[in-house]
Amino acid sequence: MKTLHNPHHALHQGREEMFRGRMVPCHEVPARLDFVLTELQRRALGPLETPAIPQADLDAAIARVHSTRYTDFLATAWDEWVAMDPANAQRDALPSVWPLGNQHAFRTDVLPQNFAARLGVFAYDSGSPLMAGTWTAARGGAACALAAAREVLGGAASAFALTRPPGHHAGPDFLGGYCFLNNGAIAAQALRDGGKQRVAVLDVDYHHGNGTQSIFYERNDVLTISIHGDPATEYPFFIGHADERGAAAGVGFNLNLPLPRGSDFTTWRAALGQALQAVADFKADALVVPMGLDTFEGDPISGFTLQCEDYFAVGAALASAGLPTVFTFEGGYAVEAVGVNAVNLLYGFQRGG
Ligand code: OKP
Ligand code: ZN
Repeated sequence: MKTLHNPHHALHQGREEMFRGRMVPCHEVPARLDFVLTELQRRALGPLETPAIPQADLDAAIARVHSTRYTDFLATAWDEWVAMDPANAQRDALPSVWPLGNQHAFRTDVLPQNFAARLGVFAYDSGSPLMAGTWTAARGGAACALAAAREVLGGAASAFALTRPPGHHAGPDFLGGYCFLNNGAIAAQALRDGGKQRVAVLDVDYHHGNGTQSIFYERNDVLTISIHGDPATEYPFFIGHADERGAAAGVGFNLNLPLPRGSDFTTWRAALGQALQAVADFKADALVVPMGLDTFEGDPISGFTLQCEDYFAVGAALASAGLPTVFTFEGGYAVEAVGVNAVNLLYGFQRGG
């Protein structure tokens, strides 16, 4: 399996995130990707490439899933943050004021000139710092996702987009959960645009893939599935329940499989079986797997108990779908284990179900 690697990822390097009234060191650090890269090379999964995607192609692919209002904001966000106050150059940008939802009468149709307020329009949490290199890094990750989709469209059985920052919490016009551009959604849409008729997205990250769900919620050509910690107790809290089944033409084309915090691999694997049945019923002709490894027992911010060896079985089960598959790299914050767990999953997939 080919890996598409983002050479710009370390330009995104947050210092601190807001957690329960104080600032704590970021969990989503560049070293995560370095551990995956080292393990990929050590175990020779396959060739490693940096994507060669023309900027215009990348812009077009991003625009297929994100609004230009949002990407225009992201493109200049850092400069505007620094323009607010030159001292901001030394701090990451985080929001501190939000419009809440429409029912509260706060307006988002008129964007405030004040940058901090605008950041609150586009960011739904205060745990996703934005800095000078965020836009470049996020675009580099999206290029990996697009290149991975092109690999598969070209006939490859699978490809791995080693994306950082992650993507599955980013929606059509919002960032959050350390995510800015939705790499998995960009890959899924590129597969559709490249001729795949029905694309399934099966999100195995510990956290609900809310951004991907939002992007495809009203569509019946992309089935979105997420197995995750129950939002009653787990981030992102306000979405990810089992009764969210899609809307308009998309009714029946979103499947959430929330599991209680503390769930073990036996429970998790049963949910995966359900997810794979849904993929088969949908008659998908391509699969995208936003691959979070934060289901691992040792993960510092998550609550399932998967073991390193379990990831081989996860990969093998995913392979049993028999579909051309794009993997994108998502969560996994037990930094020293994330490389082994990622490569175990990919190896399990490559060996087959
Ligand atoms: C991103 B991904 C700490 C609370 C949790 C958000 C978690 C985002 C997870 N500030 N912060 O799905 O792995
Ligand atoms: Zn996660």
